[in-house]
Amino acid sequence: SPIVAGQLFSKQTQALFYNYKPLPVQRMLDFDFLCGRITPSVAGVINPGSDGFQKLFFGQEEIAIPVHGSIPSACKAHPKADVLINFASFRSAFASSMDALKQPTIRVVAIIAEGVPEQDTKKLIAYARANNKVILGPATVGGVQAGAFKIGDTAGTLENIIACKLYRPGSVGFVSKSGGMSNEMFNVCARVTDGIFEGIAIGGDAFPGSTLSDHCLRYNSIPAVKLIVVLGEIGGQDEYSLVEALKAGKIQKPVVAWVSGTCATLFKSEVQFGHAGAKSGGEEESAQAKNAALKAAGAIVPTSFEGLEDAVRTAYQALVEEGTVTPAQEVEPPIVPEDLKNAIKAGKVRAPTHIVSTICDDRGEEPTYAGVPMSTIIEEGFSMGDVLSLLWFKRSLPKYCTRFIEMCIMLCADHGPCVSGAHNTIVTARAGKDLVSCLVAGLLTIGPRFGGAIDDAARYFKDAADKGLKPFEFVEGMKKKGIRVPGIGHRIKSRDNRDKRVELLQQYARANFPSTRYMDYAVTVETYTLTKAANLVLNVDGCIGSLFLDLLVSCAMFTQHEIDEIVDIGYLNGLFVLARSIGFIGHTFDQKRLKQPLYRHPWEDVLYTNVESSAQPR
Ligand code: Q5B
Repeated sequence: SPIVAGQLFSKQTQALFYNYKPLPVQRMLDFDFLCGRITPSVAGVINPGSDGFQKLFFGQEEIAIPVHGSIPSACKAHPKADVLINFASFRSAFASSMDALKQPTIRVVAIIAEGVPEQDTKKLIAYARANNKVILGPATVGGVQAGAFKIGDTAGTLENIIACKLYRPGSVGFVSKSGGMSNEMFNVCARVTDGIFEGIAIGGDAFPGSTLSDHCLRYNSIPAVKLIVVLGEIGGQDEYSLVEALKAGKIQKPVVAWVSGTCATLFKSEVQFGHAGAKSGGEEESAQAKNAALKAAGAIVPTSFEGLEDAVRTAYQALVEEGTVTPAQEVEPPIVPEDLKNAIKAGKVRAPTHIVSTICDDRGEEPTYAGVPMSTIIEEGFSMGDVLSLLWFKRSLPKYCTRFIEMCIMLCADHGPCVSGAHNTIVTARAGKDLVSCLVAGLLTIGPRFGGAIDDAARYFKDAADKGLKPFEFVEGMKKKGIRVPGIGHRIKSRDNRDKRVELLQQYARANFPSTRYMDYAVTVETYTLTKAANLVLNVDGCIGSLFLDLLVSCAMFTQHEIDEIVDIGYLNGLFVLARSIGFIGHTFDQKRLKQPLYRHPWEDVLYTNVESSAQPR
């Protein structure tokens, strides 16, 4: 046999997992925890082309499993991992399996893929035999050594693993072609014996990497295995090597065997069952012929599959009675914590949410903005202002309001390269930074002096107008407090150089708003401040702030509480932030297009004062 006689795995066995699949890896780690393993059975994951780590659970603890970009690098990093579980597709299973077999540290390769070309499998088998390595599969779920090590999805869910007592070793060595039938037989063995010591599915292909008899011979040499159970199937000659081994006296332990597919004779033509190798060929390959040969060679063979459970029971009890088997001690397996997601789905636990969101729902067929589906937004020709009012104010505002919002955005989109924000964006772009850095460098200048005075303007104008303060009372009151009136004053705009943006917004509001009470109040304040200095005009921030108050109040779609909340929270600076982002992005592209070099401010433009050294370069 190419398989070194003895156990394939132990409680210390570690594997490398090729082609990351979170579920089977987590199932392996859950099995480890159930068995009381100290180290996780998955040493590393191989995800071709990428590296890093994957977070998984080992019991209740989260662990980081290393991810490697290639099989050689993974083997180098984990020299003690001697099993490779290959979850590659049938297209790449050959190359990756051969790569794995060629690694000196790898001893066992489990190939999960179905449909690997037979030519390729034969090459893998030849290489493995010549180099004393073991292949499980292709087309296999893998195998399990109870209480020690499990490959991928073998034995299915945790519930099934517990029901089959696979968390601790029993006395039965089991081998089958089919992974699905292995689960069934793990159950049978748990019911009528002390359970499985090891169970292997060799896979359903015509040319399995290791054979039924390879594993039976191995079980014969493992002291803990007292009874061998074999489930073959119609097609192929594999069972005959077991017949030969039995006849030659190479297997002394009792073997209970059944070859499924006896029903094939009921069909008139050749039948292909689920597996690639499970088809009735010549008479010799029939289930009947193979069952008869196994029986003649000394195996215990029932008369039907239904009789298999009884045959296993009888054989096991005989071993117990003669003292060959001391039934395994029962142990209580630890409880593997359930995944929160699954527990919630099953209605077993409830968990508080961590985020509340009320404006956009992307869970259905299409996202909705404040309940309005995207298709409606497009089909009914919603404007940018309509979308903004849905997402910011959670309602559809009248057309004159959304038009006003759009005017604010258009008029504030840019104001040249010299304003604080654009300057910062330009300097950042010239330092070679990316778009987002350039944008936020500009945005971070928006505040009480530049562009971010809209909310404060609304707050102060509202408070003063609602209290009925005369403009001079308001302005002088602010002066006493040392506060500049937000929304008043500009660096370049003045009584004689009016801000066109302010004029346009005022004209629009006067023509379309039911009331412009707050803006009118702001204009009376401006009339007063202009008596102090020509540049103390109502600026664009003050104009938008006061007009937005008028919009909120006069459209009759907001309660007083909602208006106060909008002003308190500070929605209105958002208009300037949104608008000016357009300009800052434009300035970034402009600088990059112009290939402008690193900006350095000229010394001549800096007053160096209180500088200790007198030897300053000029
Ligand atoms: N004084 C905007 O000041 C500016 C006063 C005032 C009472 C005031 C200033 C100010 C409030 C904040 C505000 C938005 C810093 C402006 C914008 C967007 C932009 C920008 C662009 C764009 C300008 C001279 C004298 C002093 C001051 C007094 C000044 N402002 N008194 N209330 N509001 N405004 N910001 O020109 O007696 O000599 O000591 O803070 O609304 O950002 O285009 O550039 O689209 O990008 O530097 O339009 O007004 O005036 O500091 O030399 O003061 O006037 O107390 O009096 P200035 P200063 P005194 S729109």
